[in-house]
Amino acid sequence: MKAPKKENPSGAPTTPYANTIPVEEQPQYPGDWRTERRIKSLMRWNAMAMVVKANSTTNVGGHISTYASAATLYEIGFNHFFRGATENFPGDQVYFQGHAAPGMYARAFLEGRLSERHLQNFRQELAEGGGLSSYPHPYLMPEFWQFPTVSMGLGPIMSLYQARFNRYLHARGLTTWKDEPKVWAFLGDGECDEVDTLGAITLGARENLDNLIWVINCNLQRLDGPVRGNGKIIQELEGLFRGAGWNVIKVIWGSDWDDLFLRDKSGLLLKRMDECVDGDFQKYCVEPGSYTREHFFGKYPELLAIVNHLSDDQIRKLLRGGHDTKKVYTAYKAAAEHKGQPTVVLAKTVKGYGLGEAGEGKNISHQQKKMNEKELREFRERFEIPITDDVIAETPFYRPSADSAEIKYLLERRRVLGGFLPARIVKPATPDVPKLDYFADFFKGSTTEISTTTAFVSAIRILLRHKGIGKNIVPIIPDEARTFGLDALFRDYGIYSSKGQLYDPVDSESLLFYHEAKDGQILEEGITEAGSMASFIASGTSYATHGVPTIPFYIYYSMFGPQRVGDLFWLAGDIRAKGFLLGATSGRTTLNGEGLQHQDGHSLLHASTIPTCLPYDPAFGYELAVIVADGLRRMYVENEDIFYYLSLYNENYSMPPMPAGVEDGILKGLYRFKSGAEGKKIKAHIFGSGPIIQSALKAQEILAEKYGVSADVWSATSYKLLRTDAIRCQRWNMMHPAEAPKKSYVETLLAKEQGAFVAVSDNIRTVPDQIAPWVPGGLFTLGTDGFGRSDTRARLRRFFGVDVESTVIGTLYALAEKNLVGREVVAKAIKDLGVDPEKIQPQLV
Ligand SMILES: Cc1ncc(C[n+]2csc(CCOP(=O)(O)OP(=O)(O)O)c2C)c(N)n1
Ligand SMILES: [Mg+2]
Repeated sequence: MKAPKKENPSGAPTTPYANTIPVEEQPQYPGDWRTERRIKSLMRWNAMAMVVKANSTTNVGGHISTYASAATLYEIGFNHFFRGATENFPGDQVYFQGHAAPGMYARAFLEGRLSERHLQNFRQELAEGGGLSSYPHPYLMPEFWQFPTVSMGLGPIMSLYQARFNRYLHARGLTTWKDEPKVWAFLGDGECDEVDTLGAITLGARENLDNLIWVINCNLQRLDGPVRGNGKIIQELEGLFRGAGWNVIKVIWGSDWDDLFLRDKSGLLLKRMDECVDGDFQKYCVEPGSYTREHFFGKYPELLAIVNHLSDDQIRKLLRGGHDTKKVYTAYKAAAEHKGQPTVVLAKTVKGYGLGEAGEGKNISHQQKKMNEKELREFRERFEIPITDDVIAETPFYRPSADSAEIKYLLERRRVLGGFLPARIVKPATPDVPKLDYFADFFKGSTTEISTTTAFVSAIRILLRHKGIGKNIVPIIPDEARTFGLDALFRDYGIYSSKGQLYDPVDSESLLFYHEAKDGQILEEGITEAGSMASFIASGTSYATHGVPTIPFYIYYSMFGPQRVGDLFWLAGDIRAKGFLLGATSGRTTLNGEGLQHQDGHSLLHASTIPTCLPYDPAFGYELAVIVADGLRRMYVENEDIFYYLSLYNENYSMPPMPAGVEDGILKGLYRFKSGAEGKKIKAHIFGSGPIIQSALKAQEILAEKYGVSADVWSATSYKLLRTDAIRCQRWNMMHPAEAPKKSYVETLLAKEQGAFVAVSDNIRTVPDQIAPWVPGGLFTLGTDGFGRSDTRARLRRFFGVDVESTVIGTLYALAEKNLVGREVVAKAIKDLGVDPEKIQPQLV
């Protein structure tokens, strides 16, 4: 690192505004750059044509300018660095910038992996024969894309944790590669304003992740305009990355400038570069060379002299480093060889490079998706695309013949580097997962009072001990192991640490000491739910990225799950992650003392919105065991690309033994747990979930004893699953009106039941209400809508109306609404049970 010379807004050290690697240290370029340039030009054309064509007849959108600025950054990677998957090598893991997707499709087209029809149907996935997804979405193109990136900031943080997870897998002996895969992540400079992008970068240095390379395409623009018009984004980023312990390589100026630097004996050229802000540099992009001569070089007479030999046009064409093949190669080579630190390449480019008048370097460039005929001709001429005038207006795709020098070169480079990228290859693997009987202990119940969290801790313990998949279990915790009672695992399984344990822990004398180890199994992430989710995703996709199925169990404070990092939960679906998410300390009233920002009554609803997520709200240990066992089977034997969300609570109660024949109901979402008293005329049904099933069970007794009501108590384990099944049937019925209608599970289950139906849970009412349309005669729901409060469980449950008394009153009210009991019975119960009818409603708006 050179001595710090200049301050930047971050206060961290920066080097002058020049290329980090001097021209003397530039290696010989190993490729045929002329052929590579022709190939790149074809990609530029096809990527542009794809977007322009799609938008000539539709309004599906797309981006031209991002790839236009990044083409060289990608092509150097494809031709010289990115290694594909081979027998004993999982392949480099490349996170492509989402908005550059047309460029990747254009390459796959030249490689012969995609057809003209595919390109024609860019962003028209429902067109006949299918189409290409807008951005990298493994859910939509499971054999092509590996990593979703387009929600800005997620690619960067995932790539960091992916690189660390690769090390973890290897340290634990779960992989056998000799050459370590590299993780490459391509980011926008605007994307760096996302907290997710930069918030975790110290991990890279701390873990010495020299298997990680970030390339930030510094075109100085985002969507609306400059990223830092009044400053310099490259300098700001350099300071931050250097401060965070990364190796920083700046690629600012192209080779044309090398000569100017030689001519400048005064040091004024560097001084002038340091003086200009990004807003100035953008102006030099769009104005003619005469403007740059006057305003940039012209500031100092000595500087003006060094460009005397250049025409205005030559000045205009002075390349930025990120468009210069040799400079980019130099940076990548140094990055790939660098030891001990991750590397960030800060490459300066022009947004919309090559679009000319149509948008090069302009503020509107990001939104550019159409080109008129004149602009198309200019583009064609600039990049020498053999397309004739008579067809140019149709923006035809162009692929040279298979025996052309370009295609041969391109295929040969990919052959040497091990195959095509991006590619998502899933090799079949069927780990030996335990069957249901492995969890037999859970079915006996326990008289000792325990919580579902404790039941989970027992479950993960026996899974870790399992001979078949014990080693594949990845427990992930964001600094809450002690809260959940998982700290006992520290000693037995160790916390993964690439450095082992360099100190004697303060509790070394105790049985459960804080144990870090190089082959530790637990990922103790510290207080980062985003980082923990990134680890969950890396582990949950290892079946695809490494051909090694690992099984993540990520346990966290449920309030800080989808509410806090919901975009990563959504991404887990897109990327086809598998595993178990455990939202512990769940329940607006069950977690009682922590108050408004901790008490969660809505994560189940968030989780319900993710198409591949199965949310469950188990009440008892045996339910949890049945769900986990079936999850293991579905995800790792049947190979379904789904994941599970389980609410866990910290209320202790005795766990009943499993009634016979309830497994199917547990998995489908509802089963009768305990029938109401015999011989009563009035019938009701109470659906309870989680610990609040206790309210239902006690209400059942009171209803029978005092009000002559026989109430069955049902355990509702998953309202979402009941709902999706009902919707599926309903839609089928709508589309097949002449055929015998299908009946959903919930309709079949409840078809013959009489009386009123009530649901009570520690969640907002919308959670049970998901099935209301299919409950005979409707569903009356009690729930915990509104902000939480700190108090005792009893008072909170009365406040929200989910305690025993409220459940009795609610059931009588639902019966009264059906004229099955008189209203005076409800009034009497309110009085008898001491509930204040004027108590405030927690939900005010
Ligand atoms: C989280 C998120 N917020 C907003 C957007 C919308 N968006 C897409 S591209 C873009 C600008 C990108 O700028 P930059 O990161 O500099 O990338 P460039 O195209 O310039 O390479 C924005 C705001 C998004 N995709 N994701
Ligand atoms: Mg940008």
